[in-house]
Parts: sequence; structure tokens; C-alpha cells
Amino acid sequence: MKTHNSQIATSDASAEICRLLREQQSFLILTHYRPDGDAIGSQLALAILLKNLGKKVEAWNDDDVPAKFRFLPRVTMICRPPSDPQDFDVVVAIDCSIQPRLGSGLERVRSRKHFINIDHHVSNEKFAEINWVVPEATASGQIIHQLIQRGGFQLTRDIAICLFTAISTDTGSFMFANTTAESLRVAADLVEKGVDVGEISRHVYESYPYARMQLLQRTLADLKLVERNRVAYFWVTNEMYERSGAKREDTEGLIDYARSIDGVVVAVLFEELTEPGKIRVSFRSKHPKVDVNSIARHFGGGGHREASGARIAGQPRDVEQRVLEAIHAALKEAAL
Ligand SMILES: [Mn+2]
Repeated sequence: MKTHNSQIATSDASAEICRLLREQQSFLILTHYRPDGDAIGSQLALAILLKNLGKKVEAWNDDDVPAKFRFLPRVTMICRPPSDPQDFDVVVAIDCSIQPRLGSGLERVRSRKHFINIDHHVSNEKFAEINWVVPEATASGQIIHQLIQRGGFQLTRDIAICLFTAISTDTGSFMFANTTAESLRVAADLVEKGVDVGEISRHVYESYPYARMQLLQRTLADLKLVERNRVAYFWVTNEMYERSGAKREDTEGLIDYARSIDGVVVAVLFEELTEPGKIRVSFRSKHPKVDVNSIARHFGGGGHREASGARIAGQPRDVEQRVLEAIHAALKEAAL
């Protein structure tokens, strides 16, 4: 038996996780707040897998499932953390690089025997006892697919739909540079399991509320280009949310409009949070020599080389200036 505090190397982690999924009985699956398609898809895929094994499963998130992911099978399994603490054999964190991003869920765990962390963020802090972190994986959903294969678990159509959504969203619909032969092979396997690609695309990419378009209009009207047009940035302010009627979840993907401009190397989206004095900043890089994970880390955040984020304390203009200075330094270092 492993003791509670033992750290298990990544190479052994998948075998240990497969064993726990089979042997333990009650599970809690957590992912990061403000969940994206990979977070929700991976969380649900694992929850369905465990249900199919006859286990007791809970899946919690502090935030609602974004509307475009509510078509996913068994999505009602995801709920808010309850007020009363509960006991579990195993707690699993998915797609979450640092423990605080799990939100309040962990505080509602009275006891657990095992704590597992499955993720693909290069910035993952390996905060659990069993950490399976695969930075080469395109999406956490791809690691869950690997888990299913290694464990000899059944990959049902419902699970395949969740995993396809996870991988599709984290690769920008298989457009971003993180798309690998392996992610396409896994996607092909999922399609063979019965995934309807057109149907998923309609839900995820073609079912935005009109309010999001109104938010987009306002944000793009103020888009700015600096650093000889290599940096594009824009703001989503609380006022824009109010005037457009858009929700927080509608901001996801807006940064891709700034990213898509010819010549832009770094795109940045600043978002005012309801929590005063804090700004959410998202970064995207289109150049292999510009690592936005290290820029985000400089501000206490993290993510991937080409996509990252941070929550930065300070007044809006001050945060903007500090971020633009950090990007200026990164461009200079990359000799761009
Ligand atoms: Mn992810």
C-alpha cells in the first residue's frame, strides 16, 4: 500500500489510477472554475466511465456548465458543491494546473483516501498524491482516452462524445499548433465509436447566444494593435457585459478574433471581474519563440506555451501597462 503523502512518478501513475478506479467505490471529480470544453468533457467522461463501472460518483463545479456544453450526455451529473462536507474514497482533479483553481469543491471534502491529479498543463504544480501530468497531450480528454485504453475500460458513445468535445475545443477545432498526429488518431477512434462531428460542431461552435455577438461588437470596436501590429489586445469591461446582456462564459473564444489578425504574434484579452481590483488576462501566442506560459507565470498564472492566463490584482490601466511591458520584453528576447 502507498502511504498518503507518497508522490508517485508519472510513469507509474496511470497504472495506479487504473487500479484505484477498479478497486475504490466512491469518487468525486473536480475541474477548474470557469470550465471550458476540455474541463467539462473530461470531467463528464470520467464520471460516466465510473458510473458504468457501478461506482458512486459526484462531479462538482462552482460555475454553471456553459450553455453550449449542455447537450453533452449525463451533463446533469455536474452540480455545485453541496454545503455539507462529504466523504469519498477518491478525489480526482482534471485539467487543473493549480489547486486553488478547483474552487470551493475541495473544502466540501471531509475525508478521502486518495487524491489524483490528471492534467496536461505544463505549469501543473502536481499538488495531489498521484499526479499524471502529460504536457505533450493536446487536451486532458486525450489523457482520459489513454486511461481508458490502459485500463481496458469500455469506451461508450457517450464517453466518446465528451472526449471529442474536450479535444476539439482545446485544439480550436483541430486548428491550433498543439494539434498532433496523436490527437487526430484519438479523434478518429472517437468518431468510430459513434461521434457525430457535425452535431458537436453545431452545439459548440454554431449555437452562440446573440448577446455574445453584441459583446463581440463592443469589444472589437476598442481593439488595439501595438508593437508594430504584432500585439493585439482588447477589453471586456463590466459595463460591456451589462449593456450586451452577455454572460461571463460568452467571453470564451473571443480572444481568437484578436489572434486571427495577420501579423499578430501575441493576443491579449483583459476582462474585468465582478470581484473588484482583479483583472483576468488571457494570452495567446502564434509564434513558437514567444512562450505565453512564462508571461502568465510572471503574473501568478500559467497554462501552455501558446495559451495561458492569469488573474492580476491592480487597477485596469496599471495592469494593462504591466502586461504590455512584459510582452514587450518577451518579444525583445525572442528577437521579434
Ligand atoms: Mn485543457
